[in-house]
Amino acid sequence: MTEEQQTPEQESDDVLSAYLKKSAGSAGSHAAGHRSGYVAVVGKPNVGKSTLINAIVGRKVAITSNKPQTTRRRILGILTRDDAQILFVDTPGIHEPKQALNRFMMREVEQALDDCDAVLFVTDVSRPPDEEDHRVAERVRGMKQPVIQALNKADTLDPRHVVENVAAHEALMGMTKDELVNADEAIAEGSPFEIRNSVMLTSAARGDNIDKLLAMLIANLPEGPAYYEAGQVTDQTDRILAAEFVREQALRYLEQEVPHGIAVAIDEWQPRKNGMIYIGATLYVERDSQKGILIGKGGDMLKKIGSGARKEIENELGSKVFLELWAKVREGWRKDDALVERFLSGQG
Ligand SMILES: Nc1nc2c(ncn2[C@@H]2O[C@H](COP(=O)(O)OP(=O)(O)OP(=O)(O)O)[C@@H](O)[C@H]2O)c(=O)[nH]1
Ligand SMILES: [Mg+2]
Repeated sequence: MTEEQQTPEQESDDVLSAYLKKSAGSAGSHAAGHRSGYVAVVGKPNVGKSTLINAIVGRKVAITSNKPQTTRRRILGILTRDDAQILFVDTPGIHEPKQALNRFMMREVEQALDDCDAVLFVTDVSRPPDEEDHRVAERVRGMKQPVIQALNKADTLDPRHVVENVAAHEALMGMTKDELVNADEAIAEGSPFEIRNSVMLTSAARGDNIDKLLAMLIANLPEGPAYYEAGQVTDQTDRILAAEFVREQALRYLEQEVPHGIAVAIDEWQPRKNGMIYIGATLYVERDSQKGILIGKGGDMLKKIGSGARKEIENELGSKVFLELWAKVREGWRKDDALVERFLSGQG
């Protein structure tokens, strides 16, 4: 055996000692006052949770659409700053689960709430709160973790409804005006923990008040190290992101039930010699009639979805992509627990 060669045991010893060194260097050792932790982002569907996380992280880590129930799984959006690392957990909008898919989605929300250090409860302040907002409020009200409320879509709030809508949304958490802390004053006075009970008007679309919202959230996180490298913005693989970008375009172009019954799986991912990446993906629908709609006249619809998704994927990967899409039927997959598990983990 030459000097370079090692037994498998020696190799695994090296791996172990490298790991121990690395974890000794990161866990526990952080600059005084550095904070980190998980923030579960919850709310009813379509209020702008994913848009808000994308705006904060500065990258598209979660797909968005004007249709409810866009997000299906927990997705991490990671913000790294000198003073803190916030791990935003995007979650599906809370709704009554009727099928296996919806039950899966609501379990994702519960897991995010179980494991978080703080909650960001998002509502759409441009409309009065409804039954669904009240249900979410009831779920988070009793939690021991701090709950910060974002009254989002403030850019579309009609000036004539500002007073009544803001008051109605503030009342969701059951606090009186006196119990609610004025976030602006608390930030100005440098009393960050006071802002545990607070609301903030935000616009994810315009980026309004994001800095204040972050100050409120960071103040409510425990001291701790950064868990992810500075450049990492999400926990999703490129394959999962690519599948999500395809689904986003399906949500954009298709109407009614059709886009909600679509699952996307990446079947092939091959870097080619010319630097281009070949990606083959299948869109599963629930019925034959939906397959026809998805493909469109002369394949027009599938082409439109493919062309939109290709641009997003190229943007993300920074290389040219050849994207080929297929349509297949998996009868009633949303009602089937095993298929839901498989499709939502990105497998076909
Ligand atoms: N005008 C305006 N539109 C917004 C704002 N935030 C989000 N939107 C829009 O609202 C729609 C829903 O946004 P999403 O981020 O997908 O909402 P979500 O809460 O993640 O929805 P689910 O994943 O279905 O629960 C999209 O069309 C967004 O462009 C905002 O601050 N202002
Ligand atoms: Mg979402």
